[in-house]
Amino acid sequence: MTDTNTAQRSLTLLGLGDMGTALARTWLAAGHSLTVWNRTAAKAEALAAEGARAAASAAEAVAANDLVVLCLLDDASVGSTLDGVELSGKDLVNLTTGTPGEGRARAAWAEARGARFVDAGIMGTPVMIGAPEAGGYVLYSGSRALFDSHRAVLEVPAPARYVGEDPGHAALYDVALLSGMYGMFAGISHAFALIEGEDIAPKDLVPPLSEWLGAMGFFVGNAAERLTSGDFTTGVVSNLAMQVTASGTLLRTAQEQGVSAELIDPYFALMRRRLAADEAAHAAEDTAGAITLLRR
Ligand code: FVH
Repeated sequence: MTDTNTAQRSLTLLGLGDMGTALARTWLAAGHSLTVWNRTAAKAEALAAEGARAAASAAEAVAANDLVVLCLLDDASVGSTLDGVELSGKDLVNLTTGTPGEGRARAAWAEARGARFVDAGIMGTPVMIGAPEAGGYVLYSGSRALFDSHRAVLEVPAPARYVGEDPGHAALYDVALLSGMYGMFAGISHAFALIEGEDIAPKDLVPPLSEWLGAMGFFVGNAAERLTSGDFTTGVVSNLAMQVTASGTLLRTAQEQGVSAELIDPYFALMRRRLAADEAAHAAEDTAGAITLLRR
């Protein structure tokens, strides 16, 4: 049964870095009873002044509540923090960023110790926690029963999105979204480098570049449809052969402007490789066809 009950709950949080502290403050502000532990005790003491109960050790903090949330640096710090701690009967929610493989291994590790486990990926920064209007949310995967039991309290810092029983999938979605973000950051960085030294202020690029990136967001759905159907040629509006030629213009422009093409040429190289593999077959394709070359 999904828990939509917003009554006060009692939970433990291990890890009071920037993110952990932001999370803690939302639970305290919502009136929940929070036990905290942090490797550097001063951070826990600061939160104790705001109403949290500071535990002297991770084991003491875990023993205090059935629901234990972790927000540590990485999977290795989760392992070392919980090493030797009694976990039987506990519900562990791991908000620490990790790989899908680490999420699956940590779930098996927790289950072997008698705990239920959910892994998570926080799609947001500390300032987006407790600020639903900022658009942040948290992805969860793993034990559905655990997630449903604690959904209401997990929704306090940010909206919760459950993505399935596979404990690796929250991390996989997280990393997929961040990968798309970094690709976009790379393109934006190149764009700003191109105008540097010209009579164009950085702020002049903001409206057209933002609008253009928004308009090009259609590529997400387009790629998904083509990868699902395997059809990369029907209804193509900007074919691969044209785009490979056009990318030459982008590379020559970078050279004229004295800008390194290191951020954008790897993607163009992939398009060139797809075309060179079989020009007759791939010239009329959508660039989504190049995605098929990436899996090793
Ligand atoms: N901050 C952000 O913008 C991102 C947003 C998306 C999600 N990430 C992930 O959230 C995890 C925590 O991030 P954070 O911002 O709180 O990170 P820090 O401020 O660096 O705090 C790290 C905490 O981990 C503790 N810690 C580190 N190593 C160990 C260890 N070996 N044993 C026990 N605890 C450890 C550290 O303790 P201390 O240095 O204060 O003693 C902090 O509590 C993270 O996975 C992000 O990728 C944040």
